[in-house]
Amino acid sequence: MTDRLRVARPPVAELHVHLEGTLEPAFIIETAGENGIDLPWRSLEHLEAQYDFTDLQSFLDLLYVNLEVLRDADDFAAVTHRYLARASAAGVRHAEIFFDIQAHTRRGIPAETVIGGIRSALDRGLTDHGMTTKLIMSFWRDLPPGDAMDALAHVLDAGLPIDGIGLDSAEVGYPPSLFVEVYRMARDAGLHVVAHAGEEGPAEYVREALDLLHVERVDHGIRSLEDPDLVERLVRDRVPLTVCPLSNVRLRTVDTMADHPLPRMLELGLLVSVNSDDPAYFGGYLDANFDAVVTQFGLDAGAVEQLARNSVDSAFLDPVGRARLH
Ligand code: ES4
Ligand code: ZN
Repeated sequence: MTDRLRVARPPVAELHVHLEGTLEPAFIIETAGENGIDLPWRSLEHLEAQYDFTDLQSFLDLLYVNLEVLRDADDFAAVTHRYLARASAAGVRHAEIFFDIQAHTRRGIPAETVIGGIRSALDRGLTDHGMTTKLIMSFWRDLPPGDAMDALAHVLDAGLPIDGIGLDSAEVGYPPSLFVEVYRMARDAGLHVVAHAGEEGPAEYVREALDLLHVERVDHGIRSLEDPDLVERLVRDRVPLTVCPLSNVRLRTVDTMADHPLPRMLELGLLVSVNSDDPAYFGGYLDANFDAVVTQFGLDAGAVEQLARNSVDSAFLDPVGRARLH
């Protein structure tokens, strides 16, 4: 925990963080140099001047250029290792981490390299930081569903160690219904299933993710509030929503932090947790996200405890792993 936290925080799980979104600008420039990658940025300062986003797509455009510095298994291990160290310092005891498989395989990097590199660092995370982890392979929803099917089939055939699948990238115009078969294959293989929905897209996409993909958890889901019947269902079924406050402000999904629906979501009894999404892009790791909402809304220790407990309850932990954090 850092001194920026005004309220002491119990053990917390981070459930919504994209590995590619933890690439810090200095690491991007350094790794580009090492790997001989020609980025469009003349300098660290030039890169740092790119982080003013107008919407989700403007951020994704930058993210997808920068992630190209990752080439070999050691690069994937290095970025994972750095995230785990930083998250541990922020008080995270359990992390469920997304990676975007197609971002790498489309550049000719084998899934074996990506997953092998990440996994080696996750194993070290347990010994170095006592951090337990899950790895969630995410698909870009703006690519054809057949592409996601092929990627999943390969990972399953090769027996590569992932714990679940997710759905991300540009949301509007790419409803969950496109991915029914992919999710069926994943569930049949015993994988956990989550999806981004209701970030920029409508509440209807949250319904589709639940009804058609049978997701166990919804990433973001903030636009669910526009549909009272959906809210009632999410509360009744204790569907976890992984909310990312700094991300929502920086991508202008909400106007300002004062307008963020997190306090309302807590009041409604939704199972919400606080997460960092892409911490190197949106102004901070989990501690900064907690700090932002605690400061903005004057959350008391009870509310912070509730958010931390929600994160543990929302995690894909077995009873022993959960008990360790409660
Ligand atoms: C993402 Cl939709 C979305 N949000 C945040 N980070 C991402 N990385 C890839 N897709
Ligand atoms: Zn996300």
